[in-house]
Amino acid sequence: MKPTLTIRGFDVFRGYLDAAKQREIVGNLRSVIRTAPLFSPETRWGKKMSVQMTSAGKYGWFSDRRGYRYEEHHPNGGAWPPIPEAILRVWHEVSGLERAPDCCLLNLYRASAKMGMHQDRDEADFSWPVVSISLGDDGLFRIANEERGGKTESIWLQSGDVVVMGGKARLHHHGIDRIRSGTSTLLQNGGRINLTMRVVD
Ligand code: MD6
Ligand code: FE
Repeated sequence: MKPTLTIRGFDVFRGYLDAAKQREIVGNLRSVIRTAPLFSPETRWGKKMSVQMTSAGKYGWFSDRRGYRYEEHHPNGGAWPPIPEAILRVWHEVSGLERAPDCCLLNLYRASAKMGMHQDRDEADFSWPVVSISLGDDGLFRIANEERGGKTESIWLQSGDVVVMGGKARLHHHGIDRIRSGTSTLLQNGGRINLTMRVVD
């Protein structure tokens, strides 16, 4: 399968999920959130992140003043729920990999939430890609370089879009500058969900 476009090595599959698939996945996510409620992690610098998060899979991503890491348990002490089949299918289809991801991180952006420029580098082996699914309102995704600073390029990610960050792009900085409220009716309370699947070990 060919991506719709590639920017800075990020493969973008526009409208990969149709409306019915998106609704199915949102339904699955409701059960994930019931088992593993959303929380707002603190950054390393003690500032509350504007996104709410939770995870599914063997590991969940977590952050507090002790730093960024993967944990085998939700902050409430329970195991993370399994990654729903419909989400795993997207990973296998777009990555072509047999191996399943260890973590599906769910980020929820309400109207004014954003995500600062970062690298995804808490995983053991960067030869595995990260696959992302966008659901709900449009989000302005900014892509930079592996080094800090320099020129950036931005793209509006829409509900149903899938992005693969692998190969030379695996350590590029990226972030979400803002979301465009009210551009989708998929989520009952509005906002945007981004799912990222990773191999952790
Ligand atoms: C977001 N995405 O779209 C944030 N990371 O809300 C990410 O941080 C991301 O889209 C790794 C690979 C793809 C991504
Ligand atoms: Fe990321």
